[in-house]
Amino acid sequence: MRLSDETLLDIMARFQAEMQKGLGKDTNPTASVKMLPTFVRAIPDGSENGEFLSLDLGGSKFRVLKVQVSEEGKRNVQMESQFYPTPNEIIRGNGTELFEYVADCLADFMRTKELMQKKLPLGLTFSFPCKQTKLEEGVLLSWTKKFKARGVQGTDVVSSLTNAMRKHKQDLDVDILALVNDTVGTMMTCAYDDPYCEVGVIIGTGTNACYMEDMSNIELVEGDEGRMCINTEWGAFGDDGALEDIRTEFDRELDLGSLNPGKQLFEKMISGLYLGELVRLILLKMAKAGLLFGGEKSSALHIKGKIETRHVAAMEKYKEGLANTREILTDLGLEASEADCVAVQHVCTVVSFRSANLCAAALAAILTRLRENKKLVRLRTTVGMDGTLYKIHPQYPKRLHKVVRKLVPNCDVRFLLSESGSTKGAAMVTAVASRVQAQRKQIDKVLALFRLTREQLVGVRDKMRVELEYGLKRDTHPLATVKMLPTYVCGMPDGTEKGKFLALDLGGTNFRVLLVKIRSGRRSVRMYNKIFAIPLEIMQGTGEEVNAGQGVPRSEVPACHPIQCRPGMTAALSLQLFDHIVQCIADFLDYMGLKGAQLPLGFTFSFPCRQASIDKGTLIEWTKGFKATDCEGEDVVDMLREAIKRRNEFDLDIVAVVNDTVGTMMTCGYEDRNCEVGLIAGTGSNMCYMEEMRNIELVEGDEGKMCINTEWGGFGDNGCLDDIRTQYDKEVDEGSLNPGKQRYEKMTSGMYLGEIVRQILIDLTKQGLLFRGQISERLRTRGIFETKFLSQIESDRLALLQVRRILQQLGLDSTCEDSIVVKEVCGAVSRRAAELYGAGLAAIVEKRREDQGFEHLKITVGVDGTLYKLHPHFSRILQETVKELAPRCDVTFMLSEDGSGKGAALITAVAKRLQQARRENVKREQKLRSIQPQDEEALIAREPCRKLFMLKC
Ligand code: 0WK
Ligand code: 0WK
Ligand code: BGC
Ligand code: BGC
Repeated sequence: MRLSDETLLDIMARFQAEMQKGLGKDTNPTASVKMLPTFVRAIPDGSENGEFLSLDLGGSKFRVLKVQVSEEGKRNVQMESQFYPTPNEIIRGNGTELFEYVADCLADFMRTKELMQKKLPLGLTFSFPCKQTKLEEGVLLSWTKKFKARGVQGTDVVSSLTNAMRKHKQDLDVDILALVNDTVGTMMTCAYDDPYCEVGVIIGTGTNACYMEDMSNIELVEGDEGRMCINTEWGAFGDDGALEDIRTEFDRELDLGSLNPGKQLFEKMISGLYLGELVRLILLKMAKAGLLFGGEKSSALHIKGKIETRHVAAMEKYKEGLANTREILTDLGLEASEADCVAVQHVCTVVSFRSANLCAAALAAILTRLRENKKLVRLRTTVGMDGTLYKIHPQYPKRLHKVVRKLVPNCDVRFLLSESGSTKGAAMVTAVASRVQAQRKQIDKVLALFRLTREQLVGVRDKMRVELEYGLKRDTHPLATVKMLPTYVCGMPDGTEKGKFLALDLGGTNFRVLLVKIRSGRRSVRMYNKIFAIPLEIMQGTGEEVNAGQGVPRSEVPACHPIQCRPGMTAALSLQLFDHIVQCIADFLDYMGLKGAQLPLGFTFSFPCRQASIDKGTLIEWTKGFKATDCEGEDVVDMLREAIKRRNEFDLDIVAVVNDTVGTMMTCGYEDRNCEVGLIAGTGSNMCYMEEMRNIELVEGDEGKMCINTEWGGFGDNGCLDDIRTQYDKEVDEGSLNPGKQRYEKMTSGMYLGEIVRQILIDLTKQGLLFRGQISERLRTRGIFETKFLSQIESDRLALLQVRRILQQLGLDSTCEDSIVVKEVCGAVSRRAAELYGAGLAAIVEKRREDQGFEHLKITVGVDGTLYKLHPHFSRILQETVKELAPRCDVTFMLSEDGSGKGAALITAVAKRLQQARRENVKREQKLRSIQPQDEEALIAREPCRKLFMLKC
């Protein structure tokens, strides 16, 4: 049993390896030192306060306590406690009875202390190895020490005790907020007084240690940020045979006679429950060998557990040690000579010395790991200590401290005895848990506002359906908030389209000018495009910036500004946007060397336009980030044509103006004929679909179909969604360019989700639930929380570290907990957006199914937009919601790879061909009636276009 320094250093190294093994995701299952995560992520920081109940079960004494933490802000803790016995029939009986007994003791304590009426949270110190996935849970891995109640191993002791309390005749209304191991309670207790304390050691009935480990080393728990306390359960060190070379016959004999043979082998060489027994077995062997007591063997010496650790401690006392030894041996019915007593003392010393040495070796391994984790040459730390053996054995602490300092000379270790047991520490953990729980409740209250029930989503679907019908009907159309705008696109391309077309794609994230070459037959389209920026001052032209009217010389006007303009400033503004567009077209034509080409142009204009024909579109109102004045109520094709005329550099034949949803539907329809819906989930939110002409009362004719641009962004502008609109939605709307408008869009589209998140974060910070209650200037800045950050923050692959980095970039200094909350807020906002999209889409596909009288409808939806494309979960949640709310529709979602520019070109091609066909027909008729050529244009104009399209279909 004499362990040399080399052996101790070797045991220290072995234990370091065991710790590594226990922390590893793959190696943990076979590790004997389990390194159990405790979900205690920080030591007390003095902000803990409140009143708590605490149970301390598993050590030599069972205690129930009431703990008052820092009344009136003073960092002090008041405790009242009551001990209760732990009879063997309880701790080795039936598990249910054990927890009923604990509940009885708790009830007795609460009755005595008149606490029955108070709903106090409870912290449970449970000194056995428990697997936890959260603070308020603990699945018992195995009993140790004196406990062996049946039916408890493998179960969650928190829910077992909670059930026992609920079933108790006094129905104890107590919430267990935290289960902590006694080592953790001890560390927290000592850390309350000494913030250097980051290790807790118990050397009592049993032995164990915990310490603060870096999250990045704890593979069993998600997240790499900060630290978490690990309960090493070092008592099991060697259960895999790692210590066979130092275990003696006495250790083996003791283990065989224990309640849990083969288990806790390290503990059985160290802790108070076993030390006395080891001494007994050694004395028995020596007596049998005639080396002691004249070979006398008293029956007492044969009785297991007859010699207890308190006896060993007594025998090792400096002065009265010998007298104590004589007295104890006499009590054991042994005639002991002077020499026998000295020898027995010596045996005690050897046994207890080995215990201290082994403890020191394992503790030294932990201290080395802390020093290495912190990358320090010298570690200064404090170890919180508790346990009867450590407290009552006269020599033990000194020996332990000495050996630890010998084994880790590069650590300045303070050993701090926990005066008030581990329950004070448990109360701290409970205080933190209760604060976190209270905060959690407040956060959940906010998140719940974004959690839509199935009923609510069905409500949204049905309300959307009503609005769709409302918009289609002639007499309700003018008031409809879902405008249901006819687009004069009546059919899908049939593959005969061919030619070169220019396309403009305005209104999404990027403004694109495209050249689209369509080759018929093989349905192949080649596209060349250039992305141009639309400066904010043009998007929201308010006139001041550029006084173009005063004839600024071209060389001085930055490229994208108009060169000539008519008198009257205001007009200049609309000019600005369209002149800028024309400038970009000019650049593109230059770049493509197409200056002279008189190409047909399809104009994707992603805003609500009332159309009278395929090439006429009056802007009803701006949405998203646009607010250029003097455009609303104007025909955008005319404005573009005028701008082209003003530039007088090239001429284009603007054949069609289409909405980006229509362009998207067409782009996808070119590949999949079932595609009859176009959906944009991008900066803005909108959907179009092919409607039966008979349902479109605004346009003549009942044959065939026409695409309707629903402009569902306006859904709810009549207040029909106010039941699910939150204060944050109202704040975003009030801060937007078009308050009161596009409410559905403002709850669902990319331009606004980030703003909703920002409003929520501001509110949570005001409530002190985030960023330590500090609202930074950045957080007050509108638009900083771009939607792309949501997509990044919500990506599963992203560790919390990266979330913090993103928040850092936004100038938001956050803790690990903050990052988790931000991620949740982003998730709640984007989930609601996707579900609302799903409800809206379910309404339209259900309508299509019913309109066509189908049992089941198979339909494809063409989708585009950065939110749908880039967000990690949006598309999945949207699809699941449609499946849920329109179960009789089999909806295929087809991502539009090439953007709506292609669709616009296809529509232009169709329109162009029909224009052609119309001209030919006219010629044919002319010939038939030999009428004058010059009236041709008039003839065309008069001829309602719709019919021509029909021809095609
Ligand atoms: C006192 C602590 C308790 C712990 C005990 C260990 O309050 O949580 O279990 O120390 O020492 P023992 O009583 O087993 O000697
Ligand atoms: C790409 C399309 C464009 C549309 C945009 C919407 O080509 O017409 O406006 O998607 O997505 P966003 O760019 O707004 O995310
Ligand atoms: C248990 C530990 C406990 C230690 C000290 C051991 O038997 O497994 O969980 O910390 O005793 O009480
Ligand atoms: C516009 C729609 C457009 C949608 C997606 C909305 O703001 O009103 O016309 O389709 O954004 O870009």
